[in-house]
Amino acid sequence: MRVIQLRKNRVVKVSVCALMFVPLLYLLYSKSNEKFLRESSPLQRRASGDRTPILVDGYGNFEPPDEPERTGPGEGGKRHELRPDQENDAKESLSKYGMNMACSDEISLDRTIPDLRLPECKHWDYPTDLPDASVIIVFHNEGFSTLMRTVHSVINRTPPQFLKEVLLVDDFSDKEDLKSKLENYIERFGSKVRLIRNDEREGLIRTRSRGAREAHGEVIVFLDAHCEVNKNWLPPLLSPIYNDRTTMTVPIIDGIDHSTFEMRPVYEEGHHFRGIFEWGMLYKENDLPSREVRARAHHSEPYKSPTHAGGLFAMNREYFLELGAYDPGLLVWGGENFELSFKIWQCGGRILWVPCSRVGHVYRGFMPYNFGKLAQKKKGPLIVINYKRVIETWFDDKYKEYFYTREPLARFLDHGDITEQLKLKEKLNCKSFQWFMDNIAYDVTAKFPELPPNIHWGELRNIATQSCMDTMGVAAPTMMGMSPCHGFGNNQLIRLNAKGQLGVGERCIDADSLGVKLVFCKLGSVHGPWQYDEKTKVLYHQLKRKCIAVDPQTNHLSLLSCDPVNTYQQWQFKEVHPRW
Ligand SMILES: [Mn+2]
Repeated sequence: MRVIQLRKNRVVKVSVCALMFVPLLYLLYSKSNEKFLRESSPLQRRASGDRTPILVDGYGNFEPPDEPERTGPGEGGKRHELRPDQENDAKESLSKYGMNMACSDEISLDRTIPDLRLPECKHWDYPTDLPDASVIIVFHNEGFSTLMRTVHSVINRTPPQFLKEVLLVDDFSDKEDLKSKLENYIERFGSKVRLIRNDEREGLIRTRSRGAREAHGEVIVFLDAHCEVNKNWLPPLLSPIYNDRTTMTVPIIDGIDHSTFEMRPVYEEGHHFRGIFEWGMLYKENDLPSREVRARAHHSEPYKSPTHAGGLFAMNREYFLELGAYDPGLLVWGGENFELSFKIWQCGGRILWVPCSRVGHVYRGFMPYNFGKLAQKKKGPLIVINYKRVIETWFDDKYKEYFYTREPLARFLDHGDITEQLKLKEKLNCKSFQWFMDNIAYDVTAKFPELPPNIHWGELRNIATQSCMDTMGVAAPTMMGMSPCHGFGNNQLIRLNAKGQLGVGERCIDADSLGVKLVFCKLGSVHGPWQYDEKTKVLYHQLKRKCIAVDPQTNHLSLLSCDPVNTYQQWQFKEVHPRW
């Protein structure tokens, strides 16, 4: 609320100023318009070798003509409804692929989608000698039509001189239509589409690194296997890399619905966001800070971002390999986006998000495949092991502690040997994490402040019932419940920090007259209302002046007047050490 209030005040001030300057602005504007017109005349458009894009009065040099309008299922990015008698096919494919392939199969691979870019994006002129790119698409048991729609959209919407190839990398799929049918299908594209296959399952991370090694383009662009690229998507990604080869560029993602294939923006129109993280290493996004807004002359220009979501980005191929590609010790999936982001920033590169490059992506309902053999050798949750590898390599000690405060069990996980990673960090003369926090990710702590230590963590057992407080696997906001203690942590792993906040994962516990609730933590705060009395073992809510109690009949959790001898109000924290 305070933030909004501040902004309102600022808006008022800014508008008053603006009003005073309107006549002056008008003068300046008409002058600069004249200049634009002169600059964009074809004769003196740009000096050769100039690597900076320029905003022109007419359409930009790679702006394609409007696509002819088409009618049919899903055209224009509209939702496609199946007939009632197809419901079974839809359900079956949804459980097999995590998306409605029965629906996708009926939509043209060349369908049109809405141009969701800022209007200004049509007016950028890019250097004509941009580097060429390999678009790398890794897949494992992907649906045929979503995979091929990704390829079609790239072929249809990329200036051919910049598309060296589309490199399909099969991570050991066993679905029948990804075998000879796929090989036969891509023959129509000649050498523009190349297919290589892993001899065994390697996981997304290693398969991507392989794709990078085998690619022929100067730039590599990674796309998920269920994307549709939008109008003029590639030149804006290539241009900043052409300017500075240590740049990663990231397109803005639009959502494609996994059951209807409707395409719609994820982000509010005209708003810019950038990738950050919280201390448990969950990926988050934040409004573009004003410092970054001010650093650019135009709203549609690329801007700096501390990190990226992971799926879609472009990089100079050799630079990616110089950075050691992805840490080969990372398994399957998870944390690789942070590894690459920290590595780039701390070792002298930069990450730019590019508003004029937009790519649609199908967000799956769930992950339809398991990690198979890949997970067998590892003890404990793979993703947290990956996070631990990344933070042990790139965080300073102070920041490592925040991660272990937020994920206490991570201390006991074996993250393997990181000698090579530390050597690389040394060799490339990489900066500290503190430098990264101060200069690049300076907006993280406003949302996710530095964490005070846990006073207690573990399962929270009620003395009377001997059962444990549990989120019951339901996402916040919800009521907390009680269930038999299982000692594995997860939904029963509760932390009490030195500032009175009770946390479960990234969520917090609060209470009101209805009961004890799992809620979204207040952004920017690590404080909470709770106090644990070591002697009487009650959990006291300092604002409501009441204690957490279990109802002996219903197991319902509520706040009651404190009664320290009542065992239904007595709690014990016990650290858990699961044997994975
Ligand atoms: Mn995806």
